[in-house]
Amino acid sequence: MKNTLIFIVLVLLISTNITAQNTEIDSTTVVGLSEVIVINKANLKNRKLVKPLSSIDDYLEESNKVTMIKRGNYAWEASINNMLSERLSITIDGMQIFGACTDKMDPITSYVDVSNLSEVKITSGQQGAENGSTIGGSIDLKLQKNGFDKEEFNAGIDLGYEGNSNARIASAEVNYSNSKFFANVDGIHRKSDNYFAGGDEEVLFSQFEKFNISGVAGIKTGKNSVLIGSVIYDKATNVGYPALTMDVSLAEALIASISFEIDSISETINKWETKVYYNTITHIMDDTKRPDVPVHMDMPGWSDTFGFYSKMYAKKDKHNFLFNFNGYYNKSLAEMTMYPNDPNENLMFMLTWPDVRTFYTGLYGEDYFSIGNNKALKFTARFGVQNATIADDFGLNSLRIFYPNLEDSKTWFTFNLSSQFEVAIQKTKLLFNIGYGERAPSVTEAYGFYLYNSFDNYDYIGNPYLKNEKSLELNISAKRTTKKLTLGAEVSGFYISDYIIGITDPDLIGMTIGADGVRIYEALDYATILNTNVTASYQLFPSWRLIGMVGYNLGNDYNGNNLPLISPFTYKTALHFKKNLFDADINLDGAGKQTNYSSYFGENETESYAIINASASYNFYFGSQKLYVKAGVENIFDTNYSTYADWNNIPRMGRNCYVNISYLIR
Ligand SMILES: [Cu+2]
Repeated sequence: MKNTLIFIVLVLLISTNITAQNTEIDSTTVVGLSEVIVINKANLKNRKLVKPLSSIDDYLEESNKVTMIKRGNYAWEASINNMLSERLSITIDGMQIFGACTDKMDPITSYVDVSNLSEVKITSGQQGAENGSTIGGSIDLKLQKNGFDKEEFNAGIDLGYEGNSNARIASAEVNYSNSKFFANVDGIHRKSDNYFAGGDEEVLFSQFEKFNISGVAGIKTGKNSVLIGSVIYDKATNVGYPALTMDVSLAEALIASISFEIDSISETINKWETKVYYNTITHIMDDTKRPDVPVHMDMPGWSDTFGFYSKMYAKKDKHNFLFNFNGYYNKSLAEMTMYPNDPNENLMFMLTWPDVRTFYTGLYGEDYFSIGNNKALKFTARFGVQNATIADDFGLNSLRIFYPNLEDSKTWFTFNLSSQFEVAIQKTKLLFNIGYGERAPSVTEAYGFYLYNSFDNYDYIGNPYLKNEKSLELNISAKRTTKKLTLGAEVSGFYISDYIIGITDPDLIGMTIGADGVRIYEALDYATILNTNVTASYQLFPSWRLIGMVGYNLGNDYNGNNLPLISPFTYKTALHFKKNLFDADINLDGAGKQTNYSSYFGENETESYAIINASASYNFYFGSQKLYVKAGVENIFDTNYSTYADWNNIPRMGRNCYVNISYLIR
């Protein structure tokens, strides 16, 4: 069955004459090395593959550049170009936020919801350095805001149900705007029980509950100036992580900002925007619901960030400039208290993040200009200074066990540069990009203290003497668009020197009961990562469209060993039908066997899989009211499978029937 399906996909792809990659899978558009995923309700018609009440994670997974690493059914971690959070710049409307979990249970994307956002911009490699230094790329989650164009009032309600996990989702929003003022208020609540993998296998500890409320308001302060304030409050409780040894009893975030924008300042300066922001995150881990816990632990974490940016768009002759001066101050603190079973033994207390204060400031500039004959050039540069200070003496002294001469403060300088050449030859657009980027080590990599990693079963200790990680990258992409057919291909290669990864120290003994030992973050000479993908979209008949994607990736260290969490061969294909207000699609997702796995980092050979999903939707209009109904079945054949991106091979969801209803009144 599986082989037949793979064969059908390949035939379909070959028959559409695929030579190469990067198509918009409907709700995404491609701009250079960026991809924009539309979430906003007003653009409902652009959404086909995803249900309106999908999580942000599902939306992100639509992108060809992104894979989500799953530790359960909630708070997946995004990877771009096969690189995870430390190597990416992830922001909310340009704001820096840092998770408060030492085990990566709370990626930034888990603190917003679809009700807050209008779109997500995903950018590959050094082209994504606008908001911060990066190696793999960037994700910027853009908040939904009305404009001042016209007087408008609308309100909406969304309801969703997922049969597999008995998930109930409800969201409501109210939006108002006139020529002087706008306000958007929304809230969403999600509650899900355990899900079932294929063959009715219950995945214990996969439940979650989440509540999110947000408000954005803007006021015109002059003919061309605007003041905008935004607040998001997000609270997740009782979140299970089946792939980990602990769950989360509370993950809470408050994210606030005020910005001031001036348009059309002069002939040269088009727009100048300045924002100040603050966010605070509390993360409480919980092992009290797990049976057979050898030692009960309390592991809370906190992360607070103050920041600003000031962005200017300018135009002079053929040149389009963007400057972004930004900075932040982050405080990361995490504790671990172990309660021995024998009440006569002492409690053990550690600071797993020793109250690290990170101060970063940087300047970004870009220039995009045409050089005639359908040719354009783009140059970008970012320079940053990052200082980290350990504010807690107990934490500093703990790290001095390993690094006796450790100073409490250290500074890194980072550079990110890229240049891009694009040319359009008739219906084909070619893009060449070369980039160089650096990043400083993360708090965990520099100062983490006995952080248990359930993937490879080692305790990890940070290394404050790590140098910057440096990456040289090359991207080539081609896209050909004709009336019926869009074909794209993309190849990107990364040569990363001083690649930061954990290496076993045989002299140290693990703290976690049952761990295999201790690993220290070290810099490998270099590592290489290669990503390729080919996409195609073909208009079969006026109402029928066929799309397809294949991707292949490789990642090795300087000794030729495989890097962990590198995607095997993957493919997607979908057939869409659209007529008037009706939409339907059937799609196939799959991957080949993971042959290039890393046993050193706890991976094994993950089997190939293929699953089929189908959905249908209809728009109803009654005067000023609109009702959108979407229903579908995911994993129709109830396949029991896991992918390379599933932490400790936890199986994915089996068959799931769902329905989403959106109601909007103007
Ligand atoms: Cu955690």
